[in-house]
Amino acid sequence: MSNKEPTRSAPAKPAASTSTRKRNILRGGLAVMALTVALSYDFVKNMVIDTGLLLGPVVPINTEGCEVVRGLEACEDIHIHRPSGLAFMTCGNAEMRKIWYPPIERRNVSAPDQAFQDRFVIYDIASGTYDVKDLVGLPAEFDRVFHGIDFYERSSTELTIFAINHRRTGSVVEVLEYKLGDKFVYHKETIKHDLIQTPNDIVALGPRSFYISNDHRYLSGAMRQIEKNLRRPWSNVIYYSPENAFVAFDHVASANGITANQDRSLVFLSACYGGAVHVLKPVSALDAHLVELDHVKLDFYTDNPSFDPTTGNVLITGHVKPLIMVAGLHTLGVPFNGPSKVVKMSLNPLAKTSSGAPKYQLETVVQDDGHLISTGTVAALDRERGVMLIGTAFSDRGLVRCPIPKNA
Ligand SMILES: *[C@@H]1O[C@H](CO)[C@@H](O)[C@H](O)[C@H]1NC(C)=O
Ligand SMILES: CC(=O)N[C@H]1CO[C@H](CO)[C@@H](O)[C@@H]1O
Repeated sequence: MSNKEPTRSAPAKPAASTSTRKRNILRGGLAVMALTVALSYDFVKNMVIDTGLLLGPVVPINTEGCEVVRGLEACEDIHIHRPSGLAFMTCGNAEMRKIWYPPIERRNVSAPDQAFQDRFVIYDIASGTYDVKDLVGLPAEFDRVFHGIDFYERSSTELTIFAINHRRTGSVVEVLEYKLGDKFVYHKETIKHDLIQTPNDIVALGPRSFYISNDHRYLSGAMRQIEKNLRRPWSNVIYYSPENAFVAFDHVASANGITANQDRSLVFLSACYGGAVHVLKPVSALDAHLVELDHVKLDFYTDNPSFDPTTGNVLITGHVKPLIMVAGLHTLGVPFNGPSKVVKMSLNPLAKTSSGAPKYQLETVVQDDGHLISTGTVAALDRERGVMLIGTAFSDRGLVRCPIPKNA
């Protein structure tokens, strides 16, 4: 038996390898075909979501009683300190965003000065008034073009606030400190790091540590266009601490808003391209890499998620008709019109009992055609005072205050 083997295999060998090669070529061809079909199917599906092309007219939902807080523009991220009822946000100039705002590829360094003079705002929910805070220690000549913010509570009255700033010299994280009741906000430090190139949003973890999303791999140029137009999953989330910085989660299709529950055991990351939320958790207390628990598809261009500590639900705000919105981007003097909605993502009680039921339920809690809420990017709830605050990135109605919808 054993000595028969070589004689049998010897002549068989060339034949076998030709047919194997043919099979491999065939398999390879099929794989490429399958890949192309899969890619284009997903691609077209995502494209439809990203453009909002197939959606009919956007009817307002739950906007009764909403009012615009006058005097604030382009406030894209809001974080509420619930015990005090103070909302922390940064606001800019909606029109200037069309000239300098690297996240949307506006990079004209000779924009007028107002393009670089965003304001740090503390809004008192109870009284409905706000204060524009000076950032003591940040020289006036330094650019202020704010984006995502978050805070870490050093104590019940002392906050460390992280604010992403798209300076002309590169994007950085400004570290600010504020003590409740104080007149001033103090600038403590500017963090710049090679892994932080296109920062979008931030989750505070400690007095100097955070997760930060990069919304693209490429800041500009031809590769940026490829990344954007082909909706490539090339962006990531970085973990940063002064001792250590690394890619904590990778291969995201435009990582955008990021938020977490109170103890930071769950992290919610919205991926713009194709509309989805990644539910993530740190590997362990010692390893801050993030692993995916769930990937929830939505039917709109998701922006910034925000966590509701009372219910454990996540509110996701985003753009229903991004194409209409983007059209406004290139025309100076014409306000952006960005139909927007807020969707609640909650655990599905049926998921435990009936197999096949999706783990999360999605429900629209607010929607608007853009006349009231335009380019909505975040919704934050203050249940104690019954208020929902909606921030808008590119609108001169920067902050909209609404009663909390019944289904939120
Ligand atoms: C950049 O902005 C300045 C000031 O608004 C304007 O004069 C100039 O034409 C802009 N450049 C480009 C390339 O758009
Ligand atoms: C933190 C933050 O505001 N992220 C996103 C929110 O929405 C705007 C508008 O689309 C995006 O540009 C931001 O990247």
